[in-house]
Amino acid sequence: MYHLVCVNCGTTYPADEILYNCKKCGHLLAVKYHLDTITVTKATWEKRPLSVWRYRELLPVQIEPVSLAEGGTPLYHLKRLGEEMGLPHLYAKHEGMNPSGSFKDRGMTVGVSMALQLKKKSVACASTGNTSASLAVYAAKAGIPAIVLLPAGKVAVGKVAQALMHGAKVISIRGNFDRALEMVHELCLTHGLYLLNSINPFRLEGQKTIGFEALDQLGEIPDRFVLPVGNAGNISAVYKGFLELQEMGFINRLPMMTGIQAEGSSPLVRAIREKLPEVIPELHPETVATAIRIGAPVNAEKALIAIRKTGGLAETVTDTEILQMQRDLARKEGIGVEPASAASVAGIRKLIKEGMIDRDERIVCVVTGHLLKDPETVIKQCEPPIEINADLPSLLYALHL
Ligand code: AN7
Repeated sequence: MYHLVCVNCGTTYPADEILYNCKKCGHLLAVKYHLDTITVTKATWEKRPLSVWRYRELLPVQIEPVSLAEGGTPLYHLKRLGEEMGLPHLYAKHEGMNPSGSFKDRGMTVGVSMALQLKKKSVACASTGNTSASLAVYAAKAGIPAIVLLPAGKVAVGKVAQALMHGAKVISIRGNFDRALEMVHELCLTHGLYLLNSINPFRLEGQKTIGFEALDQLGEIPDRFVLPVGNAGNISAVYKGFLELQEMGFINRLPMMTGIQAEGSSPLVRAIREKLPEVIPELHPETVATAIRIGAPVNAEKALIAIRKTGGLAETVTDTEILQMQRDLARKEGIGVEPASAASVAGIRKLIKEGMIDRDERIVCVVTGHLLKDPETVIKQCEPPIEINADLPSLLYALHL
């Protein structure tokens, strides 16, 4: 059915070997299917509900999955914002509409199912927040313990609340996300927990379904696919999925994969701009979009290929541009997203101003997480409610009526 393959040296490993890196060269692994043996048709997929599991022939899970009805998220036409930018075909795929409020659920339904399939008894991750919330949810559904490591003081309150309420063991480290990931990786290797960060190749399999769904919803191949980038797992996953569809003859070209990072945390953009062979980690990443406050993107190797091979782009946006777009999506489109998610659309606003993209393009921006994930950043940007005495004259006065 499938095996694991090193993206650098091509060494292959059996599907049931628990590995996060190539044993020979240490590089990333990917799941490789024997696509010539997969006979599914588009018509079969279209008969099933829009969800991660519609595409199960291209997923590694062979047991009953641990599922909470993930995927099937709306694809919205950004009519008003698109008009303002002069882009008639601008869309947002709202991944905040997943069970735990972010796209991570697509990865975790597959990843936690694989933990069970591989007979692992406990799971762990490091996280800027959403991964931990999602892992806690899916571990709860699976009935297995989860340990999550967070950078102390740098995770939005909604995400911490989820991880705690769903019963994960939550550890805050006095260090950043990149350090937390090193620590949890070591913990998993030495203590047998199953690691569910995006270096886990199975988790990314679930996330590639964002691209599949967008294709099905749009009814055609988008010209450009835009994602906020932190660890660069999601952009790599979506690209891999499109490649598979192309190899199966379902599509005949690939969208231009476009990654957007926060200015204070943008090592991947720098590597693309300066045509570097690999990403140079940023030691002190900083941004209001804490979800993507990541200096050493672990999937950079895959993402550089995704962007370069599709003629895509990489761009930075400032915190001000991110927050402005968060407000615009909320007030002009009715779409509530967390700051990191607004980065994709903010990036398009910047690229169109710079003349880097064509106005006729069909553009799908992935907005990755829900507004309520980070209520504190929302409250800080908005006028507080007007408190009045409980009588009608006070109400009329407050409303200037
Ligand atoms: C809302 O939760 O890395 O480029 O530990 O939460 O695949 O890392 C979150 C990442 C974008 C970036 N948008 O995705 C974590 C974590 C939101 C996110 C990203 C994240 P990748």
